[in-house]
Amino acid sequence: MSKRTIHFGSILHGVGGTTDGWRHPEVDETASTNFDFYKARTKLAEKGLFDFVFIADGLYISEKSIPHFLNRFEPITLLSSLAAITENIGLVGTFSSTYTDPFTLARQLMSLDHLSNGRAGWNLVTSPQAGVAKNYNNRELPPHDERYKIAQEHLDVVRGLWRSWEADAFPRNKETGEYFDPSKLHRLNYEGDYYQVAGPLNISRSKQGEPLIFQAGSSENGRAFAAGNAEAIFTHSSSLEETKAFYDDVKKRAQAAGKNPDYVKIYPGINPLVADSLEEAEAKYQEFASLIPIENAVRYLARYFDDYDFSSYDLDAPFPELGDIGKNAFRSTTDYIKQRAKDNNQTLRQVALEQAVPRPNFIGTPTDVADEIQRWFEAEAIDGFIIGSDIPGSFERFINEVIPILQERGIYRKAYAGSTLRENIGVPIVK
Ligand code: FMN
Repeated sequence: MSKRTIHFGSILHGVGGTTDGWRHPEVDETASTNFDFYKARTKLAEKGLFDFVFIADGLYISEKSIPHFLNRFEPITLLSSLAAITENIGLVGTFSSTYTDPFTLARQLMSLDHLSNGRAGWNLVTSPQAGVAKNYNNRELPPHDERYKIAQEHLDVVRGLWRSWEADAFPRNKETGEYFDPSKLHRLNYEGDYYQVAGPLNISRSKQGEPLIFQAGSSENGRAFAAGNAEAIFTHSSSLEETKAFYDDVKKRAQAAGKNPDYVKIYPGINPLVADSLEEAEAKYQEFASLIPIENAVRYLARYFDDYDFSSYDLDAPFPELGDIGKNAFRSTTDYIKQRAKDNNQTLRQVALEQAVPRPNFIGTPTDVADEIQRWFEAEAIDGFIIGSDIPGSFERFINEVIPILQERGIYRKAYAGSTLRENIGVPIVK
């Protein structure tokens, strides 16, 4: 078996994931719709030998949304453009299983996989916000449990369509006139509760067979779905202990589902903050956090609870008892926030600030950050990390200073393993 090494992806998030980070003097306030920003970040991530860039997405906004959500690119379009200017890095986009049509999505993702020579991935989400329905002919947001049932059928259809053609289905023999071999064409003829799709798909297999499946959703249903279906998982990174428990749980579930647990890769999202000293990094964090007024932090928190109105609550009283509010939205996240507030006797102000601008747990000099990454890696709490980069300058320092330390220590590669996403992430090509 080859030596286990750490992996990275990079989330490309325009002006960032906060309400007010765009006001930082060094942030390009046009980044969310500026292709030059995405190009530069993607090139840098490829220089750092990252497995992939990752585009998060959503389908509903309101005046309460954070700036990046208000005005951003659609993922398949953006990733197709990035495919043309890169060679090795994977291209993962977020698409909803509740509000996309499986035939159309299968076709778009397979086209991206061809355009990029085998580097496409789908981050499957179920859409957590009720407001999305208003953009999709009022097809009401189904309950949390049902969303995962729909997701299972949707993914079965998409994968079935991707397997319409065997790998050698197109002889394209000019002499005999045989363009395709009909015996290698398979119609899906899917009849389910939510979808009826005949197929076949009008595009062949790609260099990596088919796009890689990512999943983001960590509730009981989310974990069961991921363990049975996903090849990689995007999750939170609250603490080493909690992440380790998540990792062990999902790997065990994957094994029980008859899968090789090594082929379900776990990537928590982190925001490393690299500076010349721990004090300087702390000062940079404080400067950044001070951009976010408490009322905006509360608004940010409210989004997880489907824009619940917290305005009548005392900011400095214990975090309110919310019952089932949030259960049909970002369930795993809202359950976590409620439990953590209870365990730590937090006030509404503390919870809102912690969510809106979390203090990075990978912070300090390049060596400090590399040490912490190595600690999580050696504890087998992760397979890799998805690196966020809201605080200006930190991503560049991560690539130029932290990566070489990890390479020196023999826990990070010095060259790409191959040219497809599956090869680089370390899961089999689909035959
Ligand atoms: N939903 C989206 O619509 N777009 C996203 O980009 C997205 N990213 C997510 C990232 C993480 C780490 C998690 C945990 C969830 C994310 N979700 C996203 C929401 C989930 O897909 C899901 O709809 C929601 O969390 C409820 O499922 P859960 O309770 O199983 O987590």
